[in-house]
Amino acid sequence: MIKQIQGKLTVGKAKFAIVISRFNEFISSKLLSGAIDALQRHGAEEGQITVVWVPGSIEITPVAKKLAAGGKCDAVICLGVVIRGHTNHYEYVCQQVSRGISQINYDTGVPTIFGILTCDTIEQAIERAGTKSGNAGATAAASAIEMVNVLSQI
Ligand code: INI
Repeated sequence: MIKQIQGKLTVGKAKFAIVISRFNEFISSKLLSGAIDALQRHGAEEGQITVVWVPGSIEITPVAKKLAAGGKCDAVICLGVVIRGHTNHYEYVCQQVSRGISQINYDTGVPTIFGILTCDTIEQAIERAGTKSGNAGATAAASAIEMVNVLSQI
């Protein structure tokens, strides 16, 4: 028989940190609500969740790294909204934050979830922040719960 391991969506005593970017706050705040709601509906108490605000998505990485390396949380959920403008600034922000978050996962082994919207338009971002394409914050929170659970079984 093949042994299969799957993460359950149960929070238990796990602690979660959320790093949230204030840039495009009108939308990112919806990702935060979605993430908190998902964590709580899967059993997290208020004391198991810490939220840290940063100015923009570029600033997510250093804060997420400190949280992941600090040993006080089981997963870090990174939330932000990057929307393409008229210059290539968007590319730099997306590249830097995606590479930074990958590196935190490799360096610390603490699941650090990429819950950052990278969209061409404001409409695309709104669609993914609690309207017709769901809420990427809630999806990121569910991924964090699953990763904590699956890693605990390996
Ligand atoms: N930060 C974002 O989170 N989203 C964006 O869309 C964005 N754009 O397009 O400029 C953005 N820029 C700010 C950046 O993250 C830093 O806060 C800033 O460069 C200071 O380091």
